Amino acid sequence: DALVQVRDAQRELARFRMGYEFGIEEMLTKIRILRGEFRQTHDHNPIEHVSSRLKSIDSILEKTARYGCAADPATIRDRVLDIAGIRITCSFVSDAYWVADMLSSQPDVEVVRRKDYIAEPKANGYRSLHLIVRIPVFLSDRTEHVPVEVQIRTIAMDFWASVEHKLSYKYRGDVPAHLRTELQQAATTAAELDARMSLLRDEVRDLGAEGVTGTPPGADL
Ligand code: 0O2
Repeated sequence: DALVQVRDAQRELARFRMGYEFGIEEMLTKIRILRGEFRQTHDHNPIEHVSSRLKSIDSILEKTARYGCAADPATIRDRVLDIAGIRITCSFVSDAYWVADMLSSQPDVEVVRRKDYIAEPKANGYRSLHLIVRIPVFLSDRTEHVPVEVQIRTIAMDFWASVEHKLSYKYRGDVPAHLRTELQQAATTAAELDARMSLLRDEVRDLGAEGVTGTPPGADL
């Protein structure tokens, strides 16, 4: 009867989301290993912060409606690629590319899409490196290849994106022109800060190369 159908549908949806939850776990483990290895072998940590989120059923359905596609599990799996999301914040731009390369080159990671908004920022000023990767999740009776969106950015890019997100939310996506200009200028300033920080990092490296003993200031930035 109807109640049984609803229960079955709920169970199917819960099972469907579970794959994404495990996809996030798999990716977080990969990131934790990279972080741990790097901490032991180098003098700085390329990964500052990692967060993850699983899209709610409501926002998944909102996306299928926006794409004009069906909302069954098979279509959702093919079309909505950011149900599982991971955000990695790095100190330096070069670290962001390093992390992306390290994750992309792992044999069980299939890169489905790569969008480099650092090399080509969006018109509003948004910068970040986006990967959609597909990774296997081994369950008792099957293997699911789960897409995970990985956003990799610097602290400056992250700061900008969080302010822009709040403004966008406040103005329901219709940010007034003077604030859009302000945001574009702030994005330029953030990019300049990233460039200046890269120079400082090179200085720290040079210090290390000259054989200065002890821990150089900022070495573990
Ligand atoms: P949330 O709440 O962060 O998940 P689409 O996913 O269909 O919108 P596309 O081309 O697949 O489009 O996605 P794209 O361009 O790779 O960007 C997807 C995500 O990047 C967004 O997810 C944001 O998290 C982030 N993003 C992209 N552009 C901007 C931007 O201009 N400002 C900010 N603050 N974040 C951005 P969602 O689903 O929109 O939101």
